[in-house]
Amino acid sequence: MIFDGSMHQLPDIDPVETREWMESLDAVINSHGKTRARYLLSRLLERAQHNQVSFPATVSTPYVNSIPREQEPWFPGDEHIERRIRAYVRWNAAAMVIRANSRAPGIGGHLSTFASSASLYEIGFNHFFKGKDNGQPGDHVYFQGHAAPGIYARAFLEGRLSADDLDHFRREIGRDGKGLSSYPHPRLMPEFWEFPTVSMGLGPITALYHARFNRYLLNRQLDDTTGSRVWAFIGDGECDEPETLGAISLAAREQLDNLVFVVNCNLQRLDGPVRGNGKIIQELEAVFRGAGWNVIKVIWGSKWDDLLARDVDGVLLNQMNTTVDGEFQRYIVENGAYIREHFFGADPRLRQMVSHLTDDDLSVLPRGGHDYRKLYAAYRSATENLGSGRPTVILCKTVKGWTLGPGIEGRNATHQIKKMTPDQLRELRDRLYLQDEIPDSALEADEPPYFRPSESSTEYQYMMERRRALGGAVPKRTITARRPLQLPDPQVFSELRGGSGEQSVSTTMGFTRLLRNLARDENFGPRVVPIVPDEARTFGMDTLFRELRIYASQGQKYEPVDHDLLLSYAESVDGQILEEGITEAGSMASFIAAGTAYATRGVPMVPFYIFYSMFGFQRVGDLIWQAADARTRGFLLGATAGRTTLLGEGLQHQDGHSLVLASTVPPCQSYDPAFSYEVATIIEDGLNRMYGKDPEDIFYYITLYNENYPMPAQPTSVESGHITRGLYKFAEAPEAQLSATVLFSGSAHTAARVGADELLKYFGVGVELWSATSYKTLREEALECERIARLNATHPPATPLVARLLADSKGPIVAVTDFMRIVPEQVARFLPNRTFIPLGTDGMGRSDTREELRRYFENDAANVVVAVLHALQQEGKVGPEVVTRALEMYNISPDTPSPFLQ
Ligand SMILES: Cc1ncc(C[n+]2csc(CCOP(=O)(O)OP(=O)(O)O)c2C)c(N)n1
Ligand SMILES: [Mg+2]
Repeated sequence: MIFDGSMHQLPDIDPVETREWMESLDAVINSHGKTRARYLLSRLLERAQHNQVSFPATVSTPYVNSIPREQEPWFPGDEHIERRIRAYVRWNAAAMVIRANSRAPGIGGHLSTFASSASLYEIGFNHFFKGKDNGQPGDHVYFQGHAAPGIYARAFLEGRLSADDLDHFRREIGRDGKGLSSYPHPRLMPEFWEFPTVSMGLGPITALYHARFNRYLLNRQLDDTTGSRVWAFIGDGECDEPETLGAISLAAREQLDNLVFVVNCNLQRLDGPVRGNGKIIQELEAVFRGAGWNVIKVIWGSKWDDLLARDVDGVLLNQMNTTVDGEFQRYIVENGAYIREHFFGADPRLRQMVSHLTDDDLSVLPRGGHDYRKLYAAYRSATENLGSGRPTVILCKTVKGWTLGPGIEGRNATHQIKKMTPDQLRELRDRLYLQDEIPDSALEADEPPYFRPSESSTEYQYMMERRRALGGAVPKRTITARRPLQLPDPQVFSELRGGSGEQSVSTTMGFTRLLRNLARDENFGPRVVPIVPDEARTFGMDTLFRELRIYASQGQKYEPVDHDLLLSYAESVDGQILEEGITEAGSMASFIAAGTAYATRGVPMVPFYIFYSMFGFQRVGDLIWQAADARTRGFLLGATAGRTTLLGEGLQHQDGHSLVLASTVPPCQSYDPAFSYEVATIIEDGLNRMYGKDPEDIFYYITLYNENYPMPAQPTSVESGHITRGLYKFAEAPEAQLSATVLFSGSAHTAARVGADELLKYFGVGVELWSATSYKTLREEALECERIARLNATHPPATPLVARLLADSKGPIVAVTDFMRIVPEQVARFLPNRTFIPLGTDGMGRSDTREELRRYFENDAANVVVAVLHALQQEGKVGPEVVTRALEMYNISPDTPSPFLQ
C-alpha cells in the first residue's frame, strides 16, 4: 500500500527533508547498485520496527532463514544421541513399509513423506510436544497423515508397539482388528491416534479451530487450556486445498498464539513439484504474513551460513531469490558439478565463493528442514511467541525422500515408492551409519530387520527421559473425564412433549426452545455449545443472542445498533454461541473440536451445530466423515430441511437428499422428526447414548423444518423407545371397507394425514398412520438380521424390526417424505409381499409455494390418495375407475412433466 502512490494523498510537512532522503537513496543506487539499496531499505524497515514505528508488514522477505545464526539459541539436547535415535526411527519407518509390501504387495504406505520430515517430528518429540501424564491434557499434535510410519516407528522404539504390531501396518483385519491403521484414524486406533488428518486440508482447518476452541473453553472458564499448544504438521502440496489456507485469517483475528503450523516444504507433492515455476515457501510466506501470522522460514542448513556471510555483493542472495523450485528439486538428483555449474556458475563472484568446496561438499549442503539446530531455533521461537497474539507458521525446506538414496530422493515418483532393493537398503543403512546395528548379514534376509536399542542403551534412556520430562508418550488418546458432565434434568424435555395446542409452530422453533432450556439447566447448561454459520435469524435463533451471548474473544467494543432491543446482538468474552460467520467448514471444525473435547481435554462438551441442511452433508461431507473418524459426539441439525418445505429459495437451497448422504456415515444416527415431541425424545436419547453411563462414539443428524403447524402432544400410547427405534404407529385406522398403511416422515405428515382423511371420506379407505423417524436406523437393524440369518443356516431367521412392526398393518404401504424416494426405499426390501410405494422429491428443486411444489413433486395429499388407490388397484381391491375418479377430482394429469430429471 505504500508503494502504490497512496502517500501522495497525504500532506508533506517538510518537503526539503523528504527530498534529501530521496536523493540519498538515488545516490546509493547510482554508486553501489540496487542490491545495496535494497539492503539499506530493509535495514531501515527493521529499525523502524524496532522503534515501534508502525509500518504495514511487507508480505515477503528474502529467501533466507528468518532466524539468523547469531540469534539461534543454545541447543540443549545431545546432538549425537538424537542423531542416532533419528536414524533408528528412519530405519524402522522404512523397514515397516517395505515389509508390509513384501508380505502383501500393493498394501501401500509411504517412505518419502516421513523421510523428508523425520527431523521436524523428532525435534518435537525430544524437546517440545507435551504428553498426558498425570491427567494433563498435553499438547494437541496433528501429524501429517502420510508420515504415519515414522510415528509408529518411534512408538516402537519407545516400547509402545511391538515388532508384531509394526508387521500389522495396514493389516487391520484379524488379530482382533488390532492392526496399525494406514493413517491417523482414532476410529480404528482409539488409544493411539487423536486427530484424523489424511484427507488433505482437513487437518489444518480442524487444528486451527481446535486452538480457537481451547480459547473458548478458557474464556468460558470451563477448562484451563493455557498449558496446551496445537501443532499441525502439513504438506506443502496440501496447502493447495482451500481448507488449509481458507481460515488462516481467523487464527490471527482470534490471536491464536497457541497454534503452530509446521509446513513440510519438500517442494513436491504426489505427481511432481508443488510450484516448479515458482517458490512455494515465498508464496506461503506472503499468504501467512498477509493474514497476520508470525512466519518463520527454515530454508538453509548451517553450512550455508558461512557462504551467506561472504555474500558481500548479494549475488548468492540474488541467486537464492531467483532460482525456482523446479530447479532446486533438480539439484537434489544431480551431482555437485551440476550444482557448481548451474547454481553457482551464474556469476563469477558466486563461483569464487565456493571454490574452496569440493563437488561432494556442494551436493550435501543441507536444507534447513534437516538441520536440527535451525529447527530447534524455529520451534523455540514459536513457543516463545505466546503472548504476542500471533499464530506461527514454520516453513521448513526439506528433500522428499531424504536419505533414501539417489533412486528415490527428489524423484518425481518418490511419493509412491514403497519398495527398496537390497542395494538401496544397504545404502540407506550406510547413510544412517547403522552398520553395527544392522550388519550385512541381516540385510541378506528377504525382509529388512527392525532395530530397537536395548533398554539399557544410552539412546533408549535418553529418549525415554526426554518423554518423561515432557509428560509422557505422544500421540496418545485418552477419555478420562477431568471434568465430568451431568446430564440435564428430564424436566427440560417435558415442555415439548405437551404439544403446542392451537398454536402453529415449526420443529425448528421447538428445537430452539429445547436448546434454550438445555442451556438453562444449572449443571448441564454450560456444556451446551450452539454453533451457527451466520444463519441464526433464518432459524429464529436470534432469540438466544441476548441470553446466551455470542462468543467474542475481544468482548464487544461497540454499542450494537440494536442495543435498545430485547434481542440485541450481544457479544461477550464468555459468550456461549459460536457464531462462525459464513463458513460451514469452519463450523464443522468447531463441531469436531467441541464434540471431541471429552477426549482431547477430558471435558465433555455438547455441540449443537445448526445449518441449512442443503449446505451440510453435500458441502462439508468430508468433514462430517472426519468427525466420524475422530469419534465426535454431538448433534448436527439440518434446518430448513425438505425440498418442498423450504419454499421460495430454489434449487441450490431446497434439500431433498441430505438424509441419503447421512445414510452413508455409519456412526451418524439420522432422524427425520415430524413433531416437536419427537425432536425432544431423540435429543434426550442422544444425550443418554453419547454422554450417559456407557457412552457411544456416535453423533446425530436431525432434520428441522420451518413449516408451522400445531404440534400434537406425544400420544400416551407412544413410548420414547418407539420414536427412537425409527418407526411407530401414530394413529389407528378408522373402520372402513378398505385398508391401507401410510408411513410419513418430517413435514410430509400433513400430506399423509390429510390424504388419510380424504381416503376415508371419499373412497372408503381406512388408513393407519405411522411416523417413520429414521429409515437409516430401521435399515441397519434389518441388514444385521439378514446377515445373522445368512451366517447361521440352522437357526430360524430373525425378522427385521420394520417387518415385525408392520406385520399387523393392513393393505398396501405408501411412504411419503419430503426427501428423495430412496430414503424410504431403504426398508422396502425388508417388507416382502407388501406393495410399497414411496412418494418423495426426486429431481432438482424449484422455487414456488409449498402447495405448488408438492403438487409438482407429487408428494402432496392428493398424490397420497392416488398412490393408495393405485396400490389397491394393483392388489385387485378397486377398479381403474376409482383411481381415475381421484385423478380427476384432484385435477392430476398424466401429461404433467416428470420432476425426476428436470
Ligand atoms: C483430499 C485429498 N486429496 C488427495 C489425496 C491424495 N494424496 C495423498 S498424499 C498427496 C500428495 C501430498 O503432497 P504434500 O502435501 O506436499 O505432502 P508430502 O508427502 O510431500 O509431504 C496426495 C495428492 C489426499 N490424501 N487427500
Ligand atoms: Mg510436499
